[in-house]
Amino acid sequence: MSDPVFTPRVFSGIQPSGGLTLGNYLGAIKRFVEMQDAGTHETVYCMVDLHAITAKLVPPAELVHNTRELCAGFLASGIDPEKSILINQSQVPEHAQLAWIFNCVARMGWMGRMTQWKDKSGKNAEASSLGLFAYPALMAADILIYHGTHVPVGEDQKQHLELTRDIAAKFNHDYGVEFFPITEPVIEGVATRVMNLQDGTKKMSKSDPSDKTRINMTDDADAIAKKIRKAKTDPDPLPGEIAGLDARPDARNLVNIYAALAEVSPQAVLDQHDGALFGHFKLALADLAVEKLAPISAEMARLMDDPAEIDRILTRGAERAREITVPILERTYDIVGMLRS
Ligand code: AQP
Repeated sequence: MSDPVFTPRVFSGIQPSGGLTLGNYLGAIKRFVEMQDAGTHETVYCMVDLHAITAKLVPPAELVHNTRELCAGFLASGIDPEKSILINQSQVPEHAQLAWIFNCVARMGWMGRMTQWKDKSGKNAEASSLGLFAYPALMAADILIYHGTHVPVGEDQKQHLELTRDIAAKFNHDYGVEFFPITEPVIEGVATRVMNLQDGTKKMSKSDPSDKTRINMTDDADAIAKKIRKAKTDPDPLPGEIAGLDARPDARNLVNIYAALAEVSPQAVLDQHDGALFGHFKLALADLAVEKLAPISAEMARLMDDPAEIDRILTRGAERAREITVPILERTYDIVGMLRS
């Protein structure tokens, strides 16, 4: 049997679990825009609000605000709702419907090995929600309900992508079909893991209790400059070679952030700043970050003044998405043996 041919289609999502960070921007959204503009794939981008309530239930108005703000972040960064399908997960019900099937395909042992589950449930797994445990099966459904062939993500999501491939392969094997593609992760660039500004060994995260650890996409120029000035570093000057950043995670992080914002290699940053002290380098980095991020945060603020327009874009996105997801769910139900009216 020849391999089925799948339309090259990119899917990726971000949780509306709080303000967008520079990590989300450099590790995800900036690359989403590049893939959209390359025109080699259809692109589907998603606010995954169903995922955003897995860690804890949040006040409803806050979730609505975060979802709209995330949508504003996508748009302000260059996602074009005409070129890409831009959606909010819960407005396309086939995601959750396919997730149920995948809950029955995935094995408890697979899910229990997920490091994000272990990290987020911590020592209190008994008190964690079932949704947090099942999170990767819903993520697999998010991707496969579009027959997504490529998923741009940060390094932290690699294991979930492997699980997505395992779920697709088991479904195909158990039902003797070649229905779901074996999705390829796309983990590229210098910013696949932007680190915490106060601890270069930890990921920059929107839910970290300390605001000093991250740059938010809504931070103003003063806040960005202050956070970079106060970022943890060491007393040594910048080296001339990448190897000189070994065992210097905080220094490496600032160099990588500079490189990603300037769209040059980390070595090019070192060539330019060889021997500089961090006092000077941080000033240059703050200027660059403000130059790149200020137009995005200004556009986000403008978009947030018109929430009805954001809602209209998401409603239209859901309609376009369902032209893809409804037939794929129907075919899945046929394969599994569920009666349809
Ligand atoms: N620090 C990061 N560096 C590079 N990429 C990152 N991503 C997140 N943080 C970094 C990428 O952003 C996408 C969306 O992530 P998410 O919001 O769905 O969940 P997350 O990875 O758990 O992000 P956060 O900020 O840490 O959220 P919370 O604090 O709510 O858990 C993914 O592609 C991710 O790789």
